[in-house]
Amino acid sequence: MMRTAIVSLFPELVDAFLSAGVLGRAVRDGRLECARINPRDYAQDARQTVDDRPFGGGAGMVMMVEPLGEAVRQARSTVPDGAPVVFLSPQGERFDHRIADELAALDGFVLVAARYEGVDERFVATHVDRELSIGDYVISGGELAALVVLDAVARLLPGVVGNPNSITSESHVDGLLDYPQYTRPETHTAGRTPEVLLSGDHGAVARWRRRQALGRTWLRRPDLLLDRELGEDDRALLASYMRDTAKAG
Ligand code: 9D3
Repeated sequence: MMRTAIVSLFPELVDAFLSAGVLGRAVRDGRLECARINPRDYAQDARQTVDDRPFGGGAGMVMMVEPLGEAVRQARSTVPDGAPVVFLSPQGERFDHRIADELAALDGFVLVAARYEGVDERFVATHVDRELSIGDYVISGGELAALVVLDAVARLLPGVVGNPNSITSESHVDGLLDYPQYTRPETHTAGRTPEVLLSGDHGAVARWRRRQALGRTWLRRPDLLLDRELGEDDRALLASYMRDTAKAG
C-alpha cells in the first residue's frame, strides 16, 4: 500500500480524481491512500488567511509560510517516516516517466499544490525535498500537476493497471510512442483496418506494431530516439518504415 497526501486549498478538486477510473479503483482496492490536507485549516487568524501581499510589491498574492508549513507537518503524519515532500511549481525539475518510476519505488510522499502567484520562499527552504514542474506552460494552480504526478505513479504500482503487459508496451515505458489501434468496424468511410491486424498472424502483428511505434516516434518525437540505442531488429524495422515513408512522401 502506498501512502500519499495532497496539501491543497481545493481538496474537492482532488477528490473527484481520486474517486474515478484507475485512481479510484486503486484507492478502493487498498493499493493507494491519499489524505487531503487544507492549509486553510491551519491559518492562524479568525479570517483563515493563507495568502498576503508580496514584500517589495508586485502583482498578485503569495502563500504564507505558516499555514502551508503546518499543513505539511500534518500531511507528513499520514505518510510513512522519511517520505519526501514534493512541491509542484513552475520552477521545478520537469516531471517524466523516470521520476514517476522513482516515486513509485517509495512507500509514500506528500504532494503540495499552491495557488496564487507563488509561495513564501522560506516554505520551500524548510519543508520541501523536491520541486517538480509538469511542463513549460502556466496553469492556474498546483492541483492538476499533483494529480498528473499521482496518476502516473499509481499506474506503476503492482496490481493497479490490470494487465501488466498494458504497462510494459505502453508509450514512454520503453521510450517509444504507441502504435495505431483499430477496432470494429473493419471498414469505415475513414478507411480500412490494415490487413495484417485481421490476419491472425501474431508474429506479423507484433512486427507491424513495433515498426509503427518506431516509425511514429522517428516522425513525431525524434528526440526520444536520440538518447537510446536500437537493437538490430528495431534498426531494420525503422529502416523499412523510413523507405516506405520516402516512397509515400
Ligand atoms: C510562471 C507564472 N508566474 C509568474 C507570472 C505566476 C504563476 C502562475 C501560476 C505561478 C504559479 C502558477 C500556478 N502553477 C503551478 O502551481 C504549477 C505549474 C505550472 O503552472 N506549470 C507547469 N507545472 C506546474 S506545477 C505547479
